[in-house]
Amino acid sequence: MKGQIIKIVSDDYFIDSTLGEFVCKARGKFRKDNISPKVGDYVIFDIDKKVIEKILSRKNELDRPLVSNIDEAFIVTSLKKPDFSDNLLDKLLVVCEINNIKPVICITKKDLLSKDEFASLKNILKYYKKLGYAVIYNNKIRKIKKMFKNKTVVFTGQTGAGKSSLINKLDKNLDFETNEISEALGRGKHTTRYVTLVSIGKGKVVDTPGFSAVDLSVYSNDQIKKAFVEFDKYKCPYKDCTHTKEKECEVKKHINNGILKSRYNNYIKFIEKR
Ligand SMILES: Nc1nc2c(ncn2[C@@H]2O[C@H](COP(=O)(O)OP(=O)(O)OP(=O)(O)O)[C@@H](O)[C@H]2O)c(=O)[nH]1
Ligand SMILES: [Mg+2]
Ligand SMILES: [Zn+2]
Repeated sequence: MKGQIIKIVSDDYFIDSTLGEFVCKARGKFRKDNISPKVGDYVIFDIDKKVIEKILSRKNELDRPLVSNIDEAFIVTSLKKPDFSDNLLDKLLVVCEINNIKPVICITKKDLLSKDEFASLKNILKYYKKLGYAVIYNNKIRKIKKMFKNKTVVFTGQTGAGKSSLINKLDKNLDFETNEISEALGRGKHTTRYVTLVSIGKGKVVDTPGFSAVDLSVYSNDQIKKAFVEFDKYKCPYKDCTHTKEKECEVKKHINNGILKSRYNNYIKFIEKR
């Protein structure tokens, strides 16, 4: 029987199929071969033994969060509580670029900012739009719903940014647990604990536990450089310019003059922290 993994709780795999939902175990062989089934995986399972026999080939996959077969990632980015973090946003954009997943920057908590506070952030967001990234606000429910049609979209981003709240708003039958940020941080834990895939209309959405840090150490400096899509526009004299110590580097020349300074600074942080 074919199905799709929609949730994993320790070694229980929740599988959705045309015959309904089943809870299966994974074959021991997977562990031996160091293969971990992920939410989003299409699998063949034995409906009597309740065992996953085979994982069908993946279109793409991520390790954090553990998901596969994703079309788009909603990078849920809060402007306040928690404060806007260009560092985290750039990291998640790098992860999407390297893994060939289309990112959408989804902004939350604009309502908590004064006009003045928003003005400076608006310019930063404009820069990302100019790079070609979609930027959408979490109050545009109808527009967001339309974006999901025939797609699997993973929600990722900082803990307390509002991922689960937004998913609940997309379908009134859903009731993912959400929590006040102060409470959540006070207890020092994340509200969402399991990666969970749900169908919304003709699309699928994956809610994931938030985080406060992203690890880029699995990627090479060259991969990270290419993920800063705007750098490619500038033709440095050295073909393999790392845009760091090289004299005559065109990228460095355009900081604050075409390239957002925080983007360049984050690039340097990302390639040095390993
Ligand atoms: N003012 C305001 N509050 C919001 C907005 N979006 C979400 N919240 C609140 O932010 C808090 C955290 O929201 P959650 O949906 O639990 O956040 P999360 O991203 O799922 O968090 P984790 O599951 O820990 O990763 C809740 O109290 C929400 O009501 C928004 O646009 N404006
Ligand atoms: Mg959540
Ligand atoms: Zn350069």
